[in-house]
Amino acid sequence: MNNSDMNDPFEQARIDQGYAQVSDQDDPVTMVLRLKDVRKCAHNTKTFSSQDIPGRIVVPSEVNIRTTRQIPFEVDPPMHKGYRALLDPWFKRPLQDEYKEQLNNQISDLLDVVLNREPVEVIEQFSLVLQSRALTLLLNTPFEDSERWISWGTHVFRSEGEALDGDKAQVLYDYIDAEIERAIATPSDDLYSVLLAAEVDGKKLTKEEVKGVIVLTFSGGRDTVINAVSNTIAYFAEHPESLQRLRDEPEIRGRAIEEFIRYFSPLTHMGRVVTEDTQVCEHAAKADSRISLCWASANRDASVFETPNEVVLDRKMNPHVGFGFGHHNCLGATHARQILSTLINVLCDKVQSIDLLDAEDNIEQWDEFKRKVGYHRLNVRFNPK
Ligand code: EMZ
Repeated sequence: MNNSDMNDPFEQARIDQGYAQVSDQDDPVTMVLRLKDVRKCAHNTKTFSSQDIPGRIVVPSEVNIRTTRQIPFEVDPPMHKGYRALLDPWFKRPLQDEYKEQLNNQISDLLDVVLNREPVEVIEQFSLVLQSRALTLLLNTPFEDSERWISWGTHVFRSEGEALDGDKAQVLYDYIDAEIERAIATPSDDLYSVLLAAEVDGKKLTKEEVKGVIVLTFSGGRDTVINAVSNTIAYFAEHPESLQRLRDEPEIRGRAIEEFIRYFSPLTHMGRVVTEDTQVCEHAAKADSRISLCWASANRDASVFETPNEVVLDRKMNPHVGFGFGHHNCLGATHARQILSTLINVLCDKVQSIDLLDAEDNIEQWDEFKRKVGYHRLNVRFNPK
C-alpha cells in the first residue's frame, strides 16, 4: 500500500444498506452513501434543508462556535438564488487571463523557493502558503494580507487536538468585522466593498450578510484546498510515471484534475436538516434530525465508477460530486480547479520527481468510520528538472 492511497471506509455500509448512522456531539446523523441517493437528497431542498440554525448542517456541527449564517451555503431556495446570482460572476474571475497569470506567478515563485530544499514540510511551508496567497486573488485584497492568514494555521475553526476551537474562530470573526469597517470607510475593488455596494432582490446587503459570505470564503476553501494540494503532491511523489504522463499529454490534465477531486474528495460530507418525517434508503428520517450527503462515499460508488479505488488519470465518465451537487454546488470550485491546474502545470515544468521523506496522516473519524483526508505532516524533497 502506498502512503498516498486514500481509503474508502464506507464501502461495506454503502453496499449493504446505503446509509450509516453516526453520532456528532449528541446530535445523530444519518449518512447517505450511494451516489444516486446523495444526488436525490441534495436536489430535494424542501425536505433536506440547509437553512437551520447557523452551523448545524456542518458535521461536526459548528453551532457552539458560530452564530453568523454562511451565505449562500446556509440558505435554501428561493432566497438562495439571489445571493448566488450576485456571487457567481465574482467567483468565476479565476477564468480571466490576468487572474490565471497572477496565480501562475504565485505558485511558480513558491515552488522556486522550495525546490532543492530538504526537507520541505508541504502542509505548512507549501499548501497553507499557496492557499492563503491565492485567497488574496479571490478576495482581491493586498498580497501581504496572506501573511496574517498563514499565521492562523490550516483550519480556521480547528486547532491541534481541538475539533472546534471557539477562541480561534473569534480571531477570524474579529478580523472580518474590522475588514468590513475598513471597506465602509475606504471602499476599494475588493470583495468586501463589492458586497457592501450590492443589492439582492432590491435590498442592500447588511454587514452580517457580508460577513456570512466572507466567513464562508475563508473557511470553506481552507483545509479543503490545503488537502487537495498536499494529496496531489504526495500522489505524484509515489507515482512519478503519472507526473511524466501529464507532462507528455497536457490534453488530459483537465480530466486528471477531476479524477483527483473524485479520489481525494477533500470534503467528506455536508449535512442537511430534515424538515418533515421521511425515509432515506427505506430508513426513517424524522423531522428535525440530520442527514449528511457523503460526497466521499458517493465518489467511490462502484455502480457508477469503474475501479473506483484507482486513480485513472484520463477517466472518461466521471460524474463525481467532489464539489457537491445541485443548488449548493461549490462556489469556489472555479478557483480550486484553477489552483490545481496551475499547480500541475508548474510541477510539470519545473519538477522531475518528488521524494516522500516522511508523513503523518490526518484521519477523520465518524464512529467506526475512519477516513484519511490528508496529512498532518508531509515531508518531501522536490527534485528540479
Ligand atoms: C463551512 C464548510 C463549507 C464550515 C464547503 O464547506 O467548510 C468547513 O471547513 C467549515 O468549517 O464552516 O464553511
